[in-house]
Amino acid sequence: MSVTETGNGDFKSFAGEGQVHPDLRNNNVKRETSTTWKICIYLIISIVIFTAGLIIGYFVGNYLFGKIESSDAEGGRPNGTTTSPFLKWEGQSVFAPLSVEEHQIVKERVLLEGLIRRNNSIYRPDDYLLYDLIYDIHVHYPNKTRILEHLDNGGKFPGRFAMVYLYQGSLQKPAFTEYVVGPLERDLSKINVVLHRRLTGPTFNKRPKIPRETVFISKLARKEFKVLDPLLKVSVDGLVYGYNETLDMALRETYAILNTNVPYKRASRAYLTLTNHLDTLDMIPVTAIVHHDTLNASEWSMDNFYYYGQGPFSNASHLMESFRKGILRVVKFPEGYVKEISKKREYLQNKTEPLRQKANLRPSITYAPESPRYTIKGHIVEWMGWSFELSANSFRGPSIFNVKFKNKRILYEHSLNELNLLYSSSTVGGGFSNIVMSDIAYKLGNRMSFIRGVDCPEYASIVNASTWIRSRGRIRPTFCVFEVDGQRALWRHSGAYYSAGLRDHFLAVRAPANLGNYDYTLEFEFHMDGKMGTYVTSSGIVYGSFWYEGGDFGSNTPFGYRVAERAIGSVHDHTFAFKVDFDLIDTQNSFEFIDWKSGSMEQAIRSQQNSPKNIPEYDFNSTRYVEYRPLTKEQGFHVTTNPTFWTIVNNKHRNKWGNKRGYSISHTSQEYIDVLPSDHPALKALPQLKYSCAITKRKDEEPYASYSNYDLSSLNYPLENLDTYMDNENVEDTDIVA
Ligand SMILES: *[C@@H]1O[C@H](CO)[C@@H](O)[C@H](O)[C@H]1NC(C)=O
Ligand SMILES: *[C@@H]1O[C@H](CO)[C@@H](O)[C@H](O)[C@H]1NC(C)=O
Ligand SMILES: *[C@@H]1O[C@H](CO)[C@@H](O)[C@H](O)[C@H]1NC(C)=O
Ligand SMILES: *[C@@H]1O[C@H](CO)[C@@H](O)[C@H](O)[C@H]1NC(C)=O
Ligand SMILES: *[C@@H]1O[C@H](CO)[C@@H](O)[C@H](O)[C@H]1NC(C)=O
Ligand SMILES: *[C@@H]1O[C@H](CO)[C@@H](O)[C@H](O)[C@H]1NC(C)=O
Ligand SMILES: *[C@@H]1O[C@H](CO)[C@@H](O)[C@H](O)[C@H]1NC(C)=O
Ligand SMILES: *[C@@H]1O[C@H](CO)[C@@H](O)[C@H](O)[C@H]1NC(C)=O
Ligand SMILES: *[C@@H]1O[C@H](CO)[C@@H](O)[C@H](O)[C@H]1NC(C)=O
Ligand SMILES: [Cu+2]
Repeated sequence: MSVTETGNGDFKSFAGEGQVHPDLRNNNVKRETSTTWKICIYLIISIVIFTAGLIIGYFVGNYLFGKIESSDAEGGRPNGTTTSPFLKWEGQSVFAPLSVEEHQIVKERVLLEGLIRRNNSIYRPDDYLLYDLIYDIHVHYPNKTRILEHLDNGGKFPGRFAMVYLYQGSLQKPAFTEYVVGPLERDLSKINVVLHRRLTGPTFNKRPKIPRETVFISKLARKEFKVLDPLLKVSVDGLVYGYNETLDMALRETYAILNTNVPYKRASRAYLTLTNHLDTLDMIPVTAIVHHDTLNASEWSMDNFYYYGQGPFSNASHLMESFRKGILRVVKFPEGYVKEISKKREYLQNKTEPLRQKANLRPSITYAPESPRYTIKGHIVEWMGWSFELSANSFRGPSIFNVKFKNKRILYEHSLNELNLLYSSSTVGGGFSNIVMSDIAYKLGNRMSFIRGVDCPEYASIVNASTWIRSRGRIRPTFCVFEVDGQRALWRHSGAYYSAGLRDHFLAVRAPANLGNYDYTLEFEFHMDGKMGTYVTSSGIVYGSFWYEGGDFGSNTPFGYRVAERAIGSVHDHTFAFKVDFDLIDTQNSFEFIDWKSGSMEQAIRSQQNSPKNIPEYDFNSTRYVEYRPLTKEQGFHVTTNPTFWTIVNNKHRNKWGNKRGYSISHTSQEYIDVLPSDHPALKALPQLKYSCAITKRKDEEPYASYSNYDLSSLNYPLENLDTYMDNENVEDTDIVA
């Protein structure tokens, strides 16, 4: 199926079958090198897991004071002999992303089962949404019990499984369905196909947009906006709807999902932008709403037209009538405006500017003096006692599984689960109507892309994953793996009797992605002392909102600063939610708060369970102490201003000093407790936004925090999510997820 370049497409480039707008593709590299992200207002929530010496002493102690085996072979130059880290591996893995061949098997199985119609050309173009499509396929993980039985006790290989998403528009009762397909090792006809979810009837409107729908929305919007040409010509410096070759600028529609609280509504807000490639700063305050509930595009309609805040007009002709009668207040860009800004939207180094002093010299670099110290078998990475397996989900992006340190499991799963954006502004662009977005719905996992020499050092190893793009599995470089010189000492002592230390080298796994104007880089770090870090970076080009010259606000509006001729960088955030399935040593884990307190000696001593009967006199009756507070029931909570440590412990496994072994979860980024009121419209569909962390009992049937890929159009009527998972179950000595 071909996708035509009708218009500017969706907010954040196209959703759908992983298609790339032609303009986007041509300009990927130069756009990505820009660093306009300083004008974004961020809330980045990153989780960093680190060992708390307080609790465990095991990982830290054993490693540092035991044998320090890695001498720092530094100062060497590369001598030209490097061994590839990739080892041949014939083994099978339950976690690895699907291979290209496996994608093909799933497709054939789905066809064999007759779940989708092969021949779409029997439908006339105006009925075209009545066709069928494999929307997506990604790896599916079977029952955890069986996987652990296989990994730990030599149990039978549980098999390779896939989750397949079908758009079934040709059915009498159209549906969007999820099927679990597998085990894929079997003969085609013996592979099970099990229905997992069916969105049909009113819930069918929760489905993601398929590429055709996007094309039809554009077609309708173009037809309507074209009616406005005489008005646009006087307003937008002589431009009319479409591409202007002389200026290499286009005036096109773009649109964003219309979040509503109406059950199962399906509509988008369309608006005009000035663009030469992928500019997200030059919004034109001409907007309308597109209703696309049905599968017959000729029934769709557009209404609620606004021109510079004037409206609503029920249709484009109605707006034009008002213009012709001279009732409309017409706003005009100054002459030459478009030409002037077109030159400024190239976010590249200005070669005519003088270089800074010595900028012609090569900068410092890092390199691996010898062969890599890590190995990669399939998707399993091993380094300095660490081992884990890389995977990816086409919607939700990168993840790691089965993370072990010195042969003890720490995490079963660590996955990016959600990436939500809340924009606020009173004008069109990012934020008009306070839009709630999700980059999961744009299939983050299919957007992985590297810029060589920028994202990772040259010596990094690239690990591929294949994803479902335009009806087949395709290989995508997804992760880069490399060892880093952490520069500082991980531990040191230079005393009277001996001096020793260990430099902090760590293994980095980085996964950069590009979604339209935004770029995200996710990184997992594995340190020599058993500490793990997870970092995310957002960059790219801000999605602006229109700024009214001479309007009510100056450069500082309630919704953000002015950042361009006619744009503000509107208040918004990118909130990352991770699922962290801890299996510290085994699956029986508990969550414990450790509160840092101050009080009298008596309070300190009485705070513990087995406190002595008699408390002696203390000269100094003021002290600080810690209180251990086990979490008993499923709960979500916030970072607080009082120091509280969050620990995941295994009550049964103690270190040699009798302490529960465990990890502490620590947020290192500046983290705000969001100001969203508890009745904010986004919170029903995206309950993870309410918490800095939530602990639930792990269940196979609760794989993701929420389903923003389905729930954004009717926020009040979500599918199951964190809210429904938190049903007051006990979380002590059981399998828990953070
Ligand atoms: C390069 O270093 C490796 C590892 O130390 C060593 O085995 C090899 O002999 C060296 N090769 C050369 C050409 O010096
Ligand atoms: C698909 O249907 C059209 C119209 O009925 C027919 O002309 C065409 O041959 C069919 N294609 C295949 C591959 O069956
Ligand atoms: C997972 O498999 C185990 C053992 O085969 C079984 O007892 C359990 O009910 C299964 N759980 C689910 C959610 O299917
Ligand atoms: C392109 O823009 C210029 C300058 O605004 C205008 O004069 C010209 O008419 C436009 N060309 C077309 C084909 O619209
Ligand atoms: C689609 O809608 C148009 C306009 O209402 C109508 O003429 C046409 O018959 C519809 N097509 C189908 C297949 O219902
Ligand atoms: C546009 O809206 C006006 C006012 O509501 C209405 O009278 C007119 O029929 C509409 N025109 C079209 C083409 O729908
Ligand atoms: C590039 O720098 C020169 C010298 O400072 C300046 O005159 C020119 O306007 C700049 N070009 C752009 C596109 O900003
Ligand atoms: C990853 O994919 C690229 C491009 O298809 C290929 O050249 C490379 O060998 C692959 N890497 C591995 C480790 O298979
Ligand atoms: C210490 O302070 C507490 C609380 O103020 C008080 O109850 C207690 O008697 C004091 N103890 C001593 C030994 O002074
Ligand atoms: Cu941003």
